[in-house]
Amino acid sequence: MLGPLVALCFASSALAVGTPFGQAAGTTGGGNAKAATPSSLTELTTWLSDSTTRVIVLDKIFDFTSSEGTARITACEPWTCSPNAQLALDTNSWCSNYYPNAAKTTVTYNKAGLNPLKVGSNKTLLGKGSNGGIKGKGLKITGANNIIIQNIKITDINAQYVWGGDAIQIDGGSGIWIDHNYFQNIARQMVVTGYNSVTKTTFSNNVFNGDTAYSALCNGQHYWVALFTGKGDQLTFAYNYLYKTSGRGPHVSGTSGYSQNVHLYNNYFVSMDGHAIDAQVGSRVLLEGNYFNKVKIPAQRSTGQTYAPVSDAEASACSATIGRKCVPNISISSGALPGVASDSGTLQGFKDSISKGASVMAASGVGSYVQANAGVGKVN
Ligand SMILES: *[C@@H]1O[C@H](CO)[C@@H](O)[C@H](O)[C@H]1NC(C)=O
Ligand SMILES: CC(=O)N[C@H]1CO[C@H](CO)[C@@H](O)[C@@H]1O
Repeated sequence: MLGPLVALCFASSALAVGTPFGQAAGTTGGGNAKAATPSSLTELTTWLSDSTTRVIVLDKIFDFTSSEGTARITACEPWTCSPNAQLALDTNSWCSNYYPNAAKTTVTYNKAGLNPLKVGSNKTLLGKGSNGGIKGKGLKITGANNIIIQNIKITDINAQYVWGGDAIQIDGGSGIWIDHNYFQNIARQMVVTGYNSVTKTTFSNNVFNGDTAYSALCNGQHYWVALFTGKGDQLTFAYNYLYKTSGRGPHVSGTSGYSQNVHLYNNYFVSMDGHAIDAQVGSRVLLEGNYFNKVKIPAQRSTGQTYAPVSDAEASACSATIGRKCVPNISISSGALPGVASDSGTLQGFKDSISKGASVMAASGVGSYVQANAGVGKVN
């Protein structure tokens, strides 16, 4: 009896659940535009990219895998480990530029993976229940604003080939909330910001499942998780669940002259044979209340600035700059965090009211909280 009634309510007034917080506070996406479910891949493609304010509900997996056919291309073998090392598609002469001596082969890939769905401004993309999303193709935001992507799965994009596609790319944009999504079996990045500035953006409550048959290091763990490289990125990364990954969790920057501030708190990192955080030149990463469990290298000592307090004294030292104590991180059965020793300048990037006002829970509760709340099927 309840079924049709619930469906009717949902169809007429689906809204993102919860309130965007952190950098993305104030994001409204499609607001209270009438929610609608696309009837085809083409309709979904159009609705996401047009200039109409929309709430788009995905009630199933929209499978793009074979939608554009296949192509043959030269690939190289940058990694010689086994089993199942990822191959790299030789797009933009990447193989000859970076691995000129690698063996070459010819492979077949799904073209859809390299042609992401464009997402325009003022959109909410919502998954319904625990199995709404897209497969075989990711999303790309280029200089668009006010977007909510919540409760969707993005999976299976040419997973065996580096450069076979990303799950969510943002190359310039502001007011973006990526919440309660699930990523697995992606060719390259699960989330990535390009060189143009990405501000007022929060990645929260997402599951980054790195369990894969194909990996760069042949350890069954996905390497290319999150990469933030924009000019002046301002990002919140909180309550995410990252597991069985081995690199870039996240990698921040690497481009001289650019800077990124990433407030990374209350995330749960589990079972990583490589590194999680990798802060490179120009980046400032504030880690608070994160929980690392069986992570070989929680934060790589790199050229960027990482403030990762592990003691009360280090946490209290935040007060002078951001007006409140930080929350210490915990690492169990893991490598040591780098602490704060030479990185007090990091805090200069977090003097804004959003970072100051963040409510960060004690790291001890993060494992159970994140496992219970992250990913699809928890909202909507
Ligand atoms: C998005 O919504 C805002 C506020 O209503 C409006 O000013 C802007 O033009 C919209 N953008 C697009 C691309 O429709
Ligand atoms: C407050 C707290 O739990 N601090 C812990 C942070 O993690 C380090 C290990 O890296 C522990 O030694 C601290 O006890």
